[in-house]
Amino acid sequence: MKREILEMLKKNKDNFISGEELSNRLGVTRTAIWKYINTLKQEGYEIESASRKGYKLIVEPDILSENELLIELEESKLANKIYYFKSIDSTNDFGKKLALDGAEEGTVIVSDEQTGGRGRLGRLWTSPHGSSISMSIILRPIIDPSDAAKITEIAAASVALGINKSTGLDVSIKWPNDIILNKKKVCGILTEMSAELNNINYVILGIGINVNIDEFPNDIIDKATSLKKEASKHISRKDIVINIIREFEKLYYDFLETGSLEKTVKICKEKSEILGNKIKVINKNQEIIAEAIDITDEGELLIRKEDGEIISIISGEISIRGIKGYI
Ligand code: BT5
Repeated sequence: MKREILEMLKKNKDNFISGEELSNRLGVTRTAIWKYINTLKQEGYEIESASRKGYKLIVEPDILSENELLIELEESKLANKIYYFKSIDSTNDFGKKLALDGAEEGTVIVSDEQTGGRGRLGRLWTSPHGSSISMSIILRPIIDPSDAAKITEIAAASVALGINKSTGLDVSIKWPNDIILNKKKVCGILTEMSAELNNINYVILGIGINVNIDEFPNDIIDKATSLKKEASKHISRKDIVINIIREFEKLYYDFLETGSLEKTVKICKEKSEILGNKIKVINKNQEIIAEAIDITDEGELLIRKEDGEIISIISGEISIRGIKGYI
């Protein structure tokens, strides 16, 4: 019911809608409407109430609540079910539990904070309260498990497009899973899967974005940034989540339907942070210095080693660094 009231207030934003109209349309008493309005106010919605005129939505808070996202993503194929937390250990871990219990493709888990956010290879991911986005999407693609890495690239392209749509900021992609703004990391992607030899049980696509973070811990201070720091203004987290899911949906279903990664690769190339640069490719304890020369139609990175040999690398556990530092 709260969602229906919120939806009607949103449709009439900046105009009054009477308690009577709300109660007639939704089939509940005016007292019930008044109670729901109060809970919305407690969540941070600024709603003006005036006798005879009714209620007017003035300001919407930047919260990632289930109701907010469901209303905005009503038309989407993904995000039919959303789990929202104020705090959680890791949205990817929760996603795994849900997936094991049979959660459907497109289920989204989003949290205002993570206390045990994870990067790849057990690294830590910092996701402070209210200023970051931590979200995971459960996917059940019918593709070969060896193609799962492509989902990271589809996500990277979608994040780049989604951030641009919401903020106008032009981020770049450090193949395969980092999103960069002014040479610093603003977002990381963690794709995890459970699969058998020939089929995928589920994929958990985790996306962490530094949105309004002002200060970073010492260990990442030199390589991390936030959208707010670079744009010098507060950014709406909700808009970013919505735009990323919309962009992801387009590229993901295009890939599933056509089997081709063409659209994603085009974006990843246009927005690449590393193509044409000398890079360090780190795989376990081995390091190769090479030039990043292209991304193949299959999403693999082509590099030219110092001895001239050209090889392709697939993402997985590989890390890319600049010659002198993070990029
Ligand atoms: C990643 O790993 O970049 C993947 C991050 C994925 C986080 C999301 S949030 C939602 C979902 N739930 C989870 O538990 N995780 C996912 P990797 O490429 O391994 O980079 C990790 C490294 O990035 C760390 O070792 C730090 O050096 C650095 N780092 C940690 N927190 C950061 C932050 N907030 N901003 C920039 N860099 C950070």
